[in-house]
Amino acid sequence: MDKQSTGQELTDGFHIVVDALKLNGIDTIYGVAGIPITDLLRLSVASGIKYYGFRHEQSAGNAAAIAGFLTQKPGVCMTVSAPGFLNGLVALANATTNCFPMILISGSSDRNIVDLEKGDYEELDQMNAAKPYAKAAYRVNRPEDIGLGVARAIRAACSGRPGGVYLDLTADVLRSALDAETARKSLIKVVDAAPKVIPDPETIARAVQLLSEAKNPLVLLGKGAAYAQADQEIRSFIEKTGVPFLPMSMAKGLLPDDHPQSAATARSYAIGQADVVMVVGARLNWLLSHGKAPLWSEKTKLIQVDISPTEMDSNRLIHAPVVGDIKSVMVALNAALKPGQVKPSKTWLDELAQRKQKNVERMAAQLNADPSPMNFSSALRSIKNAIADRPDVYLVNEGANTLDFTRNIIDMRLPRHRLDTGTWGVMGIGMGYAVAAAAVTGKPVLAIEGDSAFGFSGMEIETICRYNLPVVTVVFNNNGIYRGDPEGSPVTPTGFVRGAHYEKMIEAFGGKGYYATDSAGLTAAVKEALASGKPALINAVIDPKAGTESGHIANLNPKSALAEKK
Ligand code: ADP
Ligand code: TZD
Ligand code: MG
Repeated sequence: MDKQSTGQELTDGFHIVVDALKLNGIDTIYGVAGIPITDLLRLSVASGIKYYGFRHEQSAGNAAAIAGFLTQKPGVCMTVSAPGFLNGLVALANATTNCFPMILISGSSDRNIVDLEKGDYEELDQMNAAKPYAKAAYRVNRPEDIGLGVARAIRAACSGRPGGVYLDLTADVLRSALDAETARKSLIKVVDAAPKVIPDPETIARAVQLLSEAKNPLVLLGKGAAYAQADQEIRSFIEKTGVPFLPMSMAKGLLPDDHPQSAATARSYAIGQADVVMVVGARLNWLLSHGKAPLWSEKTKLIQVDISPTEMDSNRLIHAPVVGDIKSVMVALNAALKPGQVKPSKTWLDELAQRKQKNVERMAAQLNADPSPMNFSSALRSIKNAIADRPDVYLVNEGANTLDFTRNIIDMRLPRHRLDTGTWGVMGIGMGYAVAAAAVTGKPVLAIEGDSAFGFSGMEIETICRYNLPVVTVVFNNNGIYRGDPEGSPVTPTGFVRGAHYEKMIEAFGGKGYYATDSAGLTAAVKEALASGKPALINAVIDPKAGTESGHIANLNPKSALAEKK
């Protein structure tokens, strides 16, 4: 604050941005400093906002996005103009795709230069560039509109289906002075940023009716259900009705994976044979085969619970759409249920139990083997043993084979503890998600990373060391994307330097490196590293012959029609 010669108290754009964020409970910013936001970041820190400075905006953006998923408050990422903004935009688009509330705030060049393309340092029409990738994009052109811009960004990010919002702050607005009283009056403290969406009772009755007629009912939980923080309501519904459930990957832990009603080890069978499936906070996108055969039966009737009305019928007919926020919907469903009204048949439960048992036995042989070098199963069994008494550990996971095997082998026992590549199957979320998970929760984080996946954000281990975060990264090292080309040269489209020593990277920044070549060594390293509460990186050597190209989604890799004809 400053006083002009007139005695009028003045403030500026920098201060108004910080005041607007603080007024709305934004207590953490993730970003990368530079023109024109360096002073904005300094002021934020001086004003008591926690700041995590990254090495690349994409990781800072990913951190903000997952903070949004974990807290239901928009995670805020700040970047410089043009290239910094574009680096952050990938994370913003990923947040929108995954329905995570996030705000990307970037400094930008002045309008009179950008709009006439006069050629500025880092010139770009950022707001319009952001629009196709964001739920909303706004630009603030006057300091007295900063409060409005922040309020609109928060509301757009959190309400309805959450998503990524871009907020453009021109350098001109940041530097501008405004009298302090006008500035104070311009601030908006958002009331009820994510209003409840109460479902129409008719839609609840329709859903209960369908469930009560079902012999083979199934509940499918998606990451929207995890986001909604309706943990008790969901669990109570599932346990009261006795309906088997299946979690999508980031819904794992909503009910513990070892819950007797989990059908996860008989997934295809459960989906294929169910007569009524209630989908809660999941889209019938590619991850669910678009609701189509051969995974799904045409005869299956569907209930879908989602906050977005246009999600209904996006891939097939939804017989009982329930539009509402998941918490309100689950409360209404629980209230509407009469005792014994929904009852899965004994045959259905017995069949599922048999399938589960068969599959578990089939997997056991693989899990109990101890090959040298390690394969994915044996390495993950080692990690599973190491964290058996640590349900509190947050798990970050990316890669191809590393993702597929980890999802299947590592059980989650608490909600929102598994953070992964999500809807896009995107590589590069690893270290950003890990930093934010540790920052937001204060709990230890275990990041299980393919060696390729790790490389996309690997420089952020410096960030992890700088803030001394309890993040243990395990790199599943099989020499490449998928597994490289084990027989040929490493210089191929999928190969990396063979036998790389990733553990040395973290030592450069004062973290602890481990090199694990067998299962006992891996278990010991994970245990010790987690117990230390300090940054560590474990290079786990995996047999390059163990993985498969493209992991479990090889069917999505296009093969030439010509090859098929031959
Ligand atoms: P998954 O990848 O786990 O299958 P998706 O990301 O495809 O999950 O789906 C999440 C769905 O949850 C989206 O359709 C989104 O609209 C919905 N959703 C998010 N938050 C809520 C909420 N609070 N209430 C209802 N639906 C929600
Ligand atoms: N770029 C981005 C941003 N996302 C992607 N998903 C890809 C490229 C393509 N891709 C995958 O789909 S998985 C993967 C890439 C590059 C890496 C797989 O190798 P990995 O895992 O070492 O991480 P495994 O365990 O060796 O299979
Ligand atoms: Mg690999």
